[in-house]
Amino acid sequence: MKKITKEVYLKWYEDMFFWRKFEDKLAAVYIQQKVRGFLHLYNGQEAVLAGALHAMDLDKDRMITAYRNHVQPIGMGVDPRKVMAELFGKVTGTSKGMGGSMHIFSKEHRFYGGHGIVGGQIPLGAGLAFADKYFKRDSVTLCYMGDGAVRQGSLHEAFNLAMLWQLPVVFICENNGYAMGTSVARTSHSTDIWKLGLGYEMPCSPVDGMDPAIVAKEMDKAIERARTGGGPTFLEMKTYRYRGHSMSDAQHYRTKEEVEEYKKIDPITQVKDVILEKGYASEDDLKQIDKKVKDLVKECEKFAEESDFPPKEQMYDTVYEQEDYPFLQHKL
Ligand SMILES: Cc1ncc(C[n+]2csc(CCOP(=O)(O)OP(=O)(O)O)c2C)c(N)n1
Ligand SMILES: [Mg+2]
Repeated sequence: MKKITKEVYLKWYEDMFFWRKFEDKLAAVYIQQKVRGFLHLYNGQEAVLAGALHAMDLDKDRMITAYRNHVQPIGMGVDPRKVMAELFGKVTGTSKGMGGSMHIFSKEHRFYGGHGIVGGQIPLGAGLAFADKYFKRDSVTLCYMGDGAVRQGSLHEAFNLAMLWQLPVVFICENNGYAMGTSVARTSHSTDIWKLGLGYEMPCSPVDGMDPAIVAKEMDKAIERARTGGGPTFLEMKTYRYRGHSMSDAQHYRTKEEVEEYKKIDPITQVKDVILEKGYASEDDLKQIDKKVKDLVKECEKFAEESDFPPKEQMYDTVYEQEDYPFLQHKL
């Protein structure tokens, strides 16, 4: 496994702080109605991504997730200004402003969305891994899902085939305790979600999803297994989201005290503590990083603000491949 050095800790701090501030900005501009539709934020869950990115080979591995999907593509190398522009519905966005919050996508960086149908991405992730095995490529697919998504039947179909065909995939459940306003305990006979792998003899385990170092170690084992022909793994990352399910969530299903408890084990604070304890950087050095991050967020917002909305004709561009398709005569 790649060593977890001082540089890695500093990168984790900067990346996670940037993702947090990027999404805080999204929440603010959403209230100003500059971002429309649904908006699901990742605040609190950042270590699950930071640790995984450390274990991945970003030149070949793939990722697919649900609709809580703004910062993953940034982690994989997509220009954050383009992600912000996509959320603003601008033509400079990752999907020319036609996807929006739930559908960030980048073929170039092997980030395959961005899916609004709960659990819909589970068989798609198995399919991406199937293609790699079929074409004898040594890429690994990371397929993320929520604790609500694991109750979809498609998980069982995908798990069975992934094991039968020994696909190079890591299934990751981000257990943040709730599916919208419904707690895991209200929908699950067994609240140990990782045990779902046992029925398929798939290697599986629970993981502390608030510490990127722990996530990186577990992800490294799973990715290595997948890359060397050992088949899939299922990891349940125990994590928490600080904000509501989406922006329109009154959060009556949990107490403020519960949220505050989780903030005590905040992934960014944990990483900051290690940095200061080990003397990797001083408070002043970290303040410099904070400033750099805030400037970049501002730059993303400016880029999105100043970009144009797509021209109306663009509506027809990605629907019909056939240029003389009759409907296109109505093109504006
Ligand atoms: C098939 C389907 N059923 C219901 C919904 C409505 N819905 C949207 S998000 C959600 C909760 C999913 O929770 P979870 O998988 O835990 O993900 P989280 O939001 O916590 O990241 C539901 C029920 C949907 N989008 N798709
Ligand atoms: Mg959930």
